[in-house]
Amino acid sequence: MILESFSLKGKVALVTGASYGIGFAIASGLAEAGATIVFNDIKQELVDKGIAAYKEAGIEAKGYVCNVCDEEAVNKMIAQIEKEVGVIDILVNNAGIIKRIPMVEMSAADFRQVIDVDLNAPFIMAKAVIPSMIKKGHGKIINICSMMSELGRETVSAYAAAKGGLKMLTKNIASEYGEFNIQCNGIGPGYIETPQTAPLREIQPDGSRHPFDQFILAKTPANRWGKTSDLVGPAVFLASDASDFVNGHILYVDGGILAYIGKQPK
Ligand code: NAP
Ligand code: GCO
Repeated sequence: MILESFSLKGKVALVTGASYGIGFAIASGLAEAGATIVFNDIKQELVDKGIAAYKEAGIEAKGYVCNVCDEEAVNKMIAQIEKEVGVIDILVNNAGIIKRIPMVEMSAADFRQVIDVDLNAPFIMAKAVIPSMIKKGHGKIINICSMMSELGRETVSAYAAAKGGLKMLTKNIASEYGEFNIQCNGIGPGYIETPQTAPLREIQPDGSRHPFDQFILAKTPANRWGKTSDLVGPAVFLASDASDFVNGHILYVDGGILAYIGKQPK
């Protein structure tokens, strides 16, 4: 039954940085498809906030405080999850940061911090879950990439470098572990309404839309910003048996931005 192949019943899904935003939406969708949800965030109060939000959505999620950049803490968390919940079947590397600074003004420390969270951490997380996935005979890893895995723009050099690297890490995990029935794919969201992009959508003092907001609308055939809910179906697909022969693919969920030169002047 084709619909059965989208079910996540009996699966344990870990979504990083999922107290709110894209991670929360994806985790909620995976739960709706039947998965048991585990998530982490960097601060206890965020984890508590997340647990309350999942509860309100009718989801009994388990939350852990863990900085995904800290390999020792990650390995400890994975061991704790395997003991308390079960082996992780689905890992969504969602936790991420961005620093919008012109490159020549950006400190090496700032550059390194973005690379650490957005690229090194997905490596650490994947390395921690793959051995048990191999033993179990299957696994799904979904890396949350970006349009900046393909394109650059002013002030996001570190972020684009990290997300470009994350695209290639995705392809490499697929190449190295596909033989163990592990599929590693990416989701490349376009411009989505979350706290991370709130500064780009601020209403101007004169009440007009932020110039960047208008720019994105002109670049998006769908003529709207994405919602976190737009990412849920693609995530359920890539987390389910329905995508068992999809590997090393970045699924762009961007309203068509990457296909479009931009609205022509009237
Ligand atoms: P967000 O609102 O900033 O949420 C990011 C989450 O990750 C927060 O809960 C954050 O916790 C957590 N986090 C950050 N650093 C962490 C660390 N070291 N360890 C554990 N958790 C950490 O971002 P978002 O917009 O939902 O984006 C989620 C993912 O989608 C990111 O990878 C982002 O790059 C990607 N993405 C976003 C868009 C978009 O338009 N929004 C588009 C493409 C891709 P704190 O609150 O404590 O920082
Ligand atoms: C930016 C935005 C983007 C989005 C996303 C686009 O400053 O350009 O934050 O980077 O977050 O990654 O796919």
